[in-house]
Amino acid sequence: MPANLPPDYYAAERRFRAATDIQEKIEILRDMLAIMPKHKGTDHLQGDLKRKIAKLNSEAQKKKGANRQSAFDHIPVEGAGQAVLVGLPNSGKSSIINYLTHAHTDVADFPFSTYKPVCGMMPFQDIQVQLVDLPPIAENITESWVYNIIRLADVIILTIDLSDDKIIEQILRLKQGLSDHHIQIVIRGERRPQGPVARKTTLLLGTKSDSPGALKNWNRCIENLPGSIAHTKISFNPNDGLDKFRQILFRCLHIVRVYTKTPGKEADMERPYILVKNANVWDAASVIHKELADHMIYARIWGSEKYDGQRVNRDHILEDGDILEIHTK
Ligand SMILES: Nc1nc2c(ncn2[C@@H]2O[C@H](COP(=O)(O)OP(=O)(O)OP(=O)(O)O)[C@@H](O)[C@H]2O)c(=O)[nH]1
Ligand SMILES: [Mg+2]
Repeated sequence: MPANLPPDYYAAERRFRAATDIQEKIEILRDMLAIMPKHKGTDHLQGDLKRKIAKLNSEAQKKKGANRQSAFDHIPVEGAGQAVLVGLPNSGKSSIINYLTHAHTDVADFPFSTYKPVCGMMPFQDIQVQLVDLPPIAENITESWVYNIIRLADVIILTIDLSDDKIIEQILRLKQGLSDHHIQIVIRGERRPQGPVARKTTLLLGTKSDSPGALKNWNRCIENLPGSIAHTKISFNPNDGLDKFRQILFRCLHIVRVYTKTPGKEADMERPYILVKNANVWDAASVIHKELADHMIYARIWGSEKYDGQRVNRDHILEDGDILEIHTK
């Protein structure tokens, strides 16, 4: 079948031949792919373009752009916590940003489509969790700034592509790639490595659970884990497991939401304060206002496992959803 390409395509092809900058070349190839009509006659050409984009992306990532490296080194946390998407090429990381946040990042059916971090806020009940899309983990290609961002995140979401039979290999490659950069995914029951290492709470996420064979692959993955780790699977085609994913991610963040109440008034249930798990009443008062903590005599609490308005002192540990009323001198 003839390809029947439009004139725009040939114009883009001429621009491609004249281009010298890798990033510019990638942009033009993406344009060519978008312009090209999608039918049997262009299958081969589409594949060619995708391979070229993947090759140029991996070349671009290999080139150590000093400026780019430092510009991406740190992503300030927004919302209740930061979770980074870490996985092999094409494992479905960017799709998570596109479906679960309002941000947009490129999704493609070829590897190395992401080359810079993209943040999005994922709503969960009355809070927002920051998700960070990253380039994939690939030996000798992934730049050091990617690992710097991973090291500073609250949680790693390790994406495992369930459409690929080689589940255990995926996990081992990711574990190795991270440990080469002194990052350990925390699996309860697994030995702590020697030397300086950033131990990271990790959520193992099986992606593309709609794919043929995904369930079998997933079960094999879970059975072969060396210890216990938070895990769940999702699909965007159709949507499945999204609520459970959001809930498990919230648990992995190890935070509690605390609401405040002024004596004699209704509680403010709109904006919770976010505290680390096991924070006490004094910690909460300090977050609300330093002076409040200094002048606190006692507090009353409404929430789980307490009777309403129970009087507690400053070292009382707070639970998620507690309402706190602080009494001062
Ligand atoms: N069937 C199916 N395909 C999916 C799902 N999620 C993602 N994909 C497809 O998997 C391919 C890769 O998705 P991306 O989100 O770009 O993967 P990535 O991990 O960001 O890829 P890189 O940035 O190149 O590392 C795309 O063709 C997606 O449409 C899913 O739930 N089901
Ligand atoms: Mg991506």
